[in-house]
Amino acid sequence: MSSVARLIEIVGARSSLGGRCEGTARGPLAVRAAGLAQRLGAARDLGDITARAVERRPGRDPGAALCAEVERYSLDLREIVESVLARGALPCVIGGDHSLGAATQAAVGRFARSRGWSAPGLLWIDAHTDCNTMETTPSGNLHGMMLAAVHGIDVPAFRRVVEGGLRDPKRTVYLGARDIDAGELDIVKRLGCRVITPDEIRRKGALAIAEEALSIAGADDGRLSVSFDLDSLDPTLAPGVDCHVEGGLDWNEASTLLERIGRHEGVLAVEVVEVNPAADRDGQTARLAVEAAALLCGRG
Ligand SMILES: [Mn+2]
Repeated sequence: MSSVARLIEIVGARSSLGGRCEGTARGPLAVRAAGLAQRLGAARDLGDITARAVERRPGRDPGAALCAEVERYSLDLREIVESVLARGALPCVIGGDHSLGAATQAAVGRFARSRGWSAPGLLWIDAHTDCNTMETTPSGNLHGMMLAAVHGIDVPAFRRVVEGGLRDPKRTVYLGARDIDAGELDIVKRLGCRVITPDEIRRKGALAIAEEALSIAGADDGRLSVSFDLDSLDPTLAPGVDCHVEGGLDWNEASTLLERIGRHEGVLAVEVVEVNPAADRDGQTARLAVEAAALLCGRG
């Protein structure tokens, strides 16, 4: 089942509750305005899941009200993504802060389980590894904990969403990671995820890295999903994000990776996140998000 042949269904996730800046909640609006539907071709737009505004408590505990709202929109988003998968279409989820990844990736895991498939692999293109827990987090930001939960580590806000973990960390490959907290690094190593830095991508070449990542994430049956955080790119290229981390991918490296991944037949779901129009420069980051989504959906 080639991704090229499948209908693409767009879902916007308007949330900023997992991070520190409110602008990311308007990411889906900016990405649509930058021409997403036209670039994808015959895509169907399912509209948005919208998080309610909840006041964030200062410090390392985001508070019960915020966690409850994250759980609520995550369960709604998970249901929509699962319904897209059940129709045989390709979900293209546009964020929104990266906490929405719990829902997308749990939906893929649940769908695979319902078909009797093994847990699909995961390509995580991001400056971060998002594997903190409530115990290790320096910031209390849930967008930095969601993947620990997806990998089966308890994070209360995502407990009901990920059902004890729905993915196999040995089939998770990080691409572009360069800002990993100390406690988080211990977790990533213990889980056995493969971490590929921008330096390694430069050294080996983006195409060779794409092949390696696909072979790890696609082990067994080839099935996998992809999450693209715009902060994987260098902030000089993509300023419209929540967390700026220097030393990111250039567009030649990123587009080579994305195009090769988008040609892989086992891509089950695509997620493009962390667009923050408030920090963007003339819509540049939103346009890159459109192009990234198109490449990952096989529209290279
Ligand atoms: Mn990130």
